[in-house]
Amino acid sequence: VDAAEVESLSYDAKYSCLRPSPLVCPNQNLVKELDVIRRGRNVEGEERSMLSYSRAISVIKAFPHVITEHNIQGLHELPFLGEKILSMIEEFLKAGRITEAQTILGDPRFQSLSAFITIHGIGPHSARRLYDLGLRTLEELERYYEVKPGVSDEETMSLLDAEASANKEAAVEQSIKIGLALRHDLNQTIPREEVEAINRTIMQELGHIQKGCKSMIAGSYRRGKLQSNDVDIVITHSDWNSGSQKVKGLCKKLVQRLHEQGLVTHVMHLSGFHEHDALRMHHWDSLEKALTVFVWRHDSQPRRVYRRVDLIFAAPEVFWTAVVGWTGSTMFERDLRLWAKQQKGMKFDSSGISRRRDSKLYHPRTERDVFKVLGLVYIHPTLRNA
Ligand code: TTP
Ligand code: MN
Ligand code: MN
Repeated sequence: VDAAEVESLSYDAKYSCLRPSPLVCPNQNLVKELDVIRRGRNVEGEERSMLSYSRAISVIKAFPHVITEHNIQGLHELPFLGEKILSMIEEFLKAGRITEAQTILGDPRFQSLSAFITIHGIGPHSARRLYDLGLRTLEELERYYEVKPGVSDEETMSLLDAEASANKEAAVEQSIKIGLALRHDLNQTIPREEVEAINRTIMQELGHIQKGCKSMIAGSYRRGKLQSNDVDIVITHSDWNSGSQKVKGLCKKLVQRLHEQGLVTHVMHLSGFHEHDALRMHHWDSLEKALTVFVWRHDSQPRRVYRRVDLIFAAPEVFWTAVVGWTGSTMFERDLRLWAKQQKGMKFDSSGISRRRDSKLYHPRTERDVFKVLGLVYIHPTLRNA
């Protein structure tokens, strides 16, 4: 490991991977109000503006004091807080709300687009296209896609085939149909104890295929959220030397087994099997992963419930990189990549860390090592809510 000099943590740092950001901050209501505007920009596809709001919100999340009229002047020193945002903060201090946020919330178009993008497979672009067709509610979307609520048992794994036939459009449409049919379950959040139980169940099934694997629950669960939208599980083999070979091909096998056991009904996306993809260097092959629909009966639930579960497989050498890459938050990840590139001449993503000038690869043995390699002070997962 190169002894890169270590930058110290502080809430006014430009990169969010240098700012400890708690799940709930002292200015949470302000964050909520600004987030409405960010979401407004998001559904309208105004990406630059959305990113400005994301960055400003992220800076406020890390600010350790309650903002008042007495300390608001100090905010001018913080990065990414321009005049416009500062005047919105002032308005919020005076009125407890921001006019633009209230206007967006009351806008029927915003309400429709926001509802549409809760469906897996529908992004802002598709949402606007559907809106332009005259569709306004999820019920209308159901009729448009000819979806009946709930999913029949024989309708399974269809996406695996769609993906295999490389028909991306058909695959996306199928995933939208599934998302719509199961939306009453999939749009519910998952409590921590059920997330843990799902991980245990999946690892038990994996044990029947390959001994010696281990997993780490990543995503919002790892950042400390009490309720998650899905379950993100990063899996590897415990043996540092032979693990890489043992993990290879495991993703597909596990999904197949889970399906046979009646625990996975659908696969929204399966990737990481393109080993002869000429565009990728050997190392940068993306990780094997499956975005699935898991179904089961958990003690805390009165009936069978469908849950989104993401399974990510990583060789031992890149396990901790993958864990950091899948723990988030999205802004934290974005700035990790930016920091590595701009400040360290390195490339970071969930599938690996390398040095740009000679493509030297790094194989961190712990999560702290990932931060050390990148010249960063370790930040606990619960303080990565940037
Ligand atoms: P998500 O599961 O989409 O988000 P989350 O777990 O932070 O929150 P939620 O409760 O809504 O599920 O993604 C998990 C993390 O993984 C995310 O913070 C960033 C990262 N990520 C990737 O690296 N690549 C991807 O393709 C996706 C979807 C996420
Ligand atoms: Mn998640
Ligand atoms: Mn996920």
